[in-house]
Amino acid sequence: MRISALMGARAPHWSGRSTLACSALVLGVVACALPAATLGDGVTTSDGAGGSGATGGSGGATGGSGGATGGSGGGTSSKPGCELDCGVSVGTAGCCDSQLVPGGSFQMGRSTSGNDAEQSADSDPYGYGPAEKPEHPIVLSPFRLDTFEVTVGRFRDFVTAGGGTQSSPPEPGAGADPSVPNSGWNIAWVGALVADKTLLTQALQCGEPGFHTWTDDPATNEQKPQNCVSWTEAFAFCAWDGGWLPTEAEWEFAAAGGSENRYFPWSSPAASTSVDASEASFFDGASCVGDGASGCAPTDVVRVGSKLGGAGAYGHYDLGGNVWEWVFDWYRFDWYTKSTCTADCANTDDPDVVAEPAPNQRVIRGGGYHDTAPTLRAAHRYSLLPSARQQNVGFRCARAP
Ligand SMILES: [Ca+2]
Ligand SMILES: [Ca+2]
Repeated sequence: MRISALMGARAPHWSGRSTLACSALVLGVVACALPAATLGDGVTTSDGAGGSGATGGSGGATGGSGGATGGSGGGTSSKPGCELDCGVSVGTAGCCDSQLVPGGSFQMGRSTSGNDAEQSADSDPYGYGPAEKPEHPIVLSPFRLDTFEVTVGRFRDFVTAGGGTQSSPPEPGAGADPSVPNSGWNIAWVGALVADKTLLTQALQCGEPGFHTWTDDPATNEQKPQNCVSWTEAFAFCAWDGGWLPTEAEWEFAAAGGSENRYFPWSSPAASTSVDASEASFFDGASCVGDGASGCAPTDVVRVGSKLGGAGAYGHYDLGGNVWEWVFDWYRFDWYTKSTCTADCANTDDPDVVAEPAPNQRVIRGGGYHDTAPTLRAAHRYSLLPSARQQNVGFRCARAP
């Protein structure tokens, strides 16, 4: 098993794996059982702005939506999900905002003695810590990355439009990263989508009741991250939204602050290993700290942008914690050794089909509300089957600068 149940005594710092107890991980749909939840009196994570109804679908599944690429002013899209306020500055931070990531050269992966060094990761029994090495220089083109994790409110527009289903898949080639050849929608992936909207809304309610954020009608979770999405649905959403699922390199550049080579997205100075509940929703070894109460409860999946201290170098929130984020690449534990790419890199077609621990999986980044601090590091890599649905996994999109 690659994910172990813990919630008990673990090493104080490098605790290994995700803290969800999941079954059937290698078979696709994942059932994750959380320990008895302690419903605390935690932070209210929504102001109840339940959206303005779901009638304003924005057209076909392949149509770009605009609105989200225009900078950080917010409110530039007419979509109901974009009109909601997210994050720190109500009225100025739209849920569809994105931030420019300037590109340039950075050191991808984990160093042995630099700002992002973490020696204890080498002892990760699952091999994911060693998979972060060696650190190697990559040059990236500029791009924009969503300020926040994609919210339920945003995803609702997509579902209403019929997206994310075999009935309305992306067009071949859609959702490509313009800097990365062969990164668009492959028609072979259509079968990985569910058949129709009804099945999709059922699938979005995965796992332990209460922890999935989707509700069939707009309610109190509209500004929480959409969880329980598959990689394929995340890709399809970003294509529909006029962007793309960020590559592993793009995500890490944003999280590391480019050449700052940050340990955590909020680390300042860059080598700081400090993390607390003001910066991220994560598991501190005893509790999920997102809601400020002991135990792990649905309130630990917090409204996006509510961890004010957790802003990254370019103004992104929740890159570390809350929910893991799907990225584009196939996962190989030895990719940093194998790849000869030096610019706008992505593993587009080379799943690790033979070696343990993770065949045929896609990369996820950043850790979640139920995961330990080391998983929140900028350089940390993990993976799941593209069909997997987990309550601690969501995504955000990249788009043109
Ligand atoms: Ca690095
Ligand atoms: Ca996150």
